[in-house]
Amino acid sequence: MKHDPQRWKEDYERDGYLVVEDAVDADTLARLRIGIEDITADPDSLPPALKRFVNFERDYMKERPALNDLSADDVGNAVRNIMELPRFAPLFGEFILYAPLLDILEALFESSEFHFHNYKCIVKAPRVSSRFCWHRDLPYLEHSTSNLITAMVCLDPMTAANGATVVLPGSHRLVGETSNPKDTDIAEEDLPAGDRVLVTCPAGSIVLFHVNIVHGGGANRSDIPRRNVIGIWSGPDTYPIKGHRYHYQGLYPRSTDPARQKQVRLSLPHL
Ligand SMILES: O=C(O)CCC(=O)C(=O)O
Repeated sequence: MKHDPQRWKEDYERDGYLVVEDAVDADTLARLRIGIEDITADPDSLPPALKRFVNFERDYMKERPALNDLSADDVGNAVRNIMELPRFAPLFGEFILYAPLLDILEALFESSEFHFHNYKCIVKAPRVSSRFCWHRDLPYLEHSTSNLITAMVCLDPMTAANGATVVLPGSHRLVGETSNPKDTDIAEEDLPAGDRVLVTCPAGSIVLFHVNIVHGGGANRSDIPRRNVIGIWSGPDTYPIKGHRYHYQGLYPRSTDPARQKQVRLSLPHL
């Protein structure tokens, strides 16, 4: 990865998103892919305690039929989203400490005092995935400020054909700290004016965006999967306002506070 904190910060501030190519080394990328394939190959064989974190395309289609032109029979057992990745395998917990990602986050937050919220994997399964509606992430996250970053680690190339994310650059600046429930599904006619950018990039890239940027994305009708391991990271003095907590939520992997450092060491002792 080419270190370019000034470019990272400028892109992020101006556009609300940033693409860093070559951010994940080949070995880590291969291990993440295997970790996800272990879950998606036969999700029905997962123990119930884990299967409850796997969301299937067919169930999503019942809730949001307008986002897929196929029938539930067509999509079979395709997985759409896996929540709580660190519960599935140690490698996903260890990935909270992945240094290149932490370097980028530290530059964007301009602080070492940022913390982990959660890891999930969005799977756009070959040929059958739904598209994504236009939305902002903030209303889903319910924090005391909007200083949160979504970091998408691309396990596959993102292309037009496999449903690359589409962003509206600058749209993160149009709203403030308070989330609007309507932002979870923004109708085409209510979208802010401006460009729509298809975020295409090679596998191993990390795409980071402000949780107030408007984004969406097409269905995957290609023959290759489009899988993004997605982390949410909270900035300094930014805290959840609801009771629910995720696995390892609240770890501060770059903190200079000895008590926080001890928390990381005790949480992931083998590292
Ligand atoms: O995977 C993507 O393209 C975007 C994911 C997303 O918008 C979300 O999980 O809220």
